[in-house]
Amino acid sequence: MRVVIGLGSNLGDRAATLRTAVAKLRDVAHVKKISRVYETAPIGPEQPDYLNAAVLVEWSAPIADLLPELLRIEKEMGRVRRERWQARTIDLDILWTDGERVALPDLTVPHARLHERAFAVLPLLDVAPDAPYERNAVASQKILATDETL
Ligand code: A4P
Ligand code: MG
Repeated sequence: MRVVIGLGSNLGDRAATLRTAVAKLRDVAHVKKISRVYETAPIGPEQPDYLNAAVLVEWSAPIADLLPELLRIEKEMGRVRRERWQARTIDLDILWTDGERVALPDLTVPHARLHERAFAVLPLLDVAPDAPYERNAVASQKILATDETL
């Protein structure tokens, strides 16, 4: 099945962080597409601007098996900067799959807040244009900048 993973970083060298995360994702899954990179204003509490992107992977095991891999990568990458930065440098979310919906205590797919967030919907549609989401629905949210792929 196709699975789209959202990446977000708002501390340190954000682009380098996203590239490292993609490299680590390649070790656990077959990465087929990488979205453009979007610089986005933070949604939620006051914090630095984000770089957001998404990757499409081919995944054949149960999707629940992917979550611990993402948490491990987050932990590996967070540890490096923990003494220096308070927040995590990388957030990896399972955004969407063309497989079955998931509603487990620790995993909801599609991601619960995906449809209302430009920083998730726009990269998702780059790598899965057929996913049932619309750019127009999030068009009011300002994207600060868009760059080519990582
Ligand atoms: N979890 C449940 N469903 C999923 C899923 N589909 N993918 C659980 C990944 N995890 C999922 O996540 C907490 C727990 O959610 C996981 O352990 C897993 O069991 P987390 O990543 O540790 O916590 P978080 O990211 O701080 O919380 P949350 O609720 O995921 O935050 P959001 O909603 O991801 O928001 N603004 C901009 N512009 N760009 C951003 O990327 N990100 C956030 C974080 C806020 N504002 C932002 C951005
Ligand atoms: Mg998250």
